[in-house]
Amino acid sequence: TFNGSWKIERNDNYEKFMEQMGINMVKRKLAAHDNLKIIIEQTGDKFHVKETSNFRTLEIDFTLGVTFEYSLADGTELSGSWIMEGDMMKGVFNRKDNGKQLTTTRIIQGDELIQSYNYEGVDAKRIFKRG
Ligand code: MYR
Repeated sequence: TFNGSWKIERNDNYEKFMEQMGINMVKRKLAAHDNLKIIIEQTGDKFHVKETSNFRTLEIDFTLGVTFEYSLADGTELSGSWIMEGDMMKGVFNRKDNGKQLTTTRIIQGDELIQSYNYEGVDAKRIFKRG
């Protein structure tokens, strides 16, 4: 289960990923140490996610398979949805500014939640621990 409180532990290739997203160096440096924490509450196919970081606090509600809007901390707007495939959450989102696709997955591995990202050929991971 994804339910619970997750704190960022480490990143893998996240700087390169943000660079591919077109995020400038100053913002990348700040974002690499954003102290991201997500609290996930799943009830059936409905999710409530509370996100807090150095940048902002926000709450997101979505239903698996249903398109919703989400803005990144720098204001970039995305539209897309999550589905569940076995034990994996799979998200497909499109940037509203250029139409390009960002894909992401979440999986629990041991005591970690691993979120993977892909944008225009660049992969990254953010790894969370409960806390
Ligand atoms: C959630 O489930 O937490 C809310 C929806 C997340 C949407 C997709 C997340 C993509 C985040 C990409 C971060 C890129 C930063 C450059």
